[in-house]
Amino acid sequence: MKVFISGNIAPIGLKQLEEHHIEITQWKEGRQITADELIQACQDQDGLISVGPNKLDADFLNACKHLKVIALHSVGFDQVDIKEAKKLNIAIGNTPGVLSGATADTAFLLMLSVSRKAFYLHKKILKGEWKNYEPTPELGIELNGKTLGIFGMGKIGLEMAKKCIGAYQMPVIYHNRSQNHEAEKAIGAKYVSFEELLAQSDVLSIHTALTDETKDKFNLDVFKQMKPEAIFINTARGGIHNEKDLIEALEEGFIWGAGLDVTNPEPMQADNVLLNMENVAVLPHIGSATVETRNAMAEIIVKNIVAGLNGEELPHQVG
Ligand code: 8YV
Repeated sequence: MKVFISGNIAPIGLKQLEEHHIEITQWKEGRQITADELIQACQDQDGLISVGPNKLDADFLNACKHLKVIALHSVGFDQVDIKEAKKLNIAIGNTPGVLSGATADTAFLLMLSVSRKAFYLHKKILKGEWKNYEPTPELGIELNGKTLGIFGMGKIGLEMAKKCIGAYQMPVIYHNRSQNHEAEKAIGAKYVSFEELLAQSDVLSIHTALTDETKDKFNLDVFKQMKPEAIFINTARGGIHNEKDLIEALEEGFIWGAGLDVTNPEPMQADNVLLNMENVAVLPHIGSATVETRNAMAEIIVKNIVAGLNGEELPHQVG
């Protein structure tokens, strides 16, 4: 059986694929493969391990309908036309569960960095602007006892909430399509309406999937309903916030700061105004990028691929 890998995965995954006698072809050009190149590369393959943001839309799927299985190197599957894949009998697998801790760590890192203007102050040192000691220059704000709002209380949201409770005793409110009783029982999180979430959160952290419903959900109108002291954190998908509106909300003081691990588009260009704002921290989509998590993701990917090639239900099948 033949599998194409459209980027890098942890070596343990490659080793396990070989142990299953799967013939691997891997994209190693050091840039994201284009849509046409991906179609071309998949022509004589039985499976695809899809790394990165390539759209696996109806055009791609129909051009590669001989594929038995696509294993995503992500928990998110907004890049795939799931309905079309189902119609064509191509099994789609993702990597849930194993990346919740690392992604929540990234959200926590951004929250703390924004609250103390860490990225901005680091850049000042690099520019030679640390001249002398000043007791009241760009002051941060403290997180202790502040209210954490979670938009999308799933596995990752719950991990973020636990970290914030442990570190700063933050009361947790959340908004979901449906109530998460497990989170309510585990950490006493309180379900609130979307409007209440906006009005009451001191830190508002996004942990939902990108869907038609959540696309551009955080726009100027929404930012205006948040506290002027609020910190907005997005480690989910860049499409969930409107970047132009976020910039305006920060410039006009509708919110206090923002921490982003995801942007729209990705990669973010170096001249983006957000990168020079005092109360902003941006990371290049490293949410789950730890040795431990990448290894665990690679192992799930192999299980998904092997099951799909054998015509079995995937351990983590989407749709
Ligand atoms: C991936 C992610 O690293 O799981 C997700 O949805 O965003 C990240 O963990 C990214 O998709 C690259 O494959």
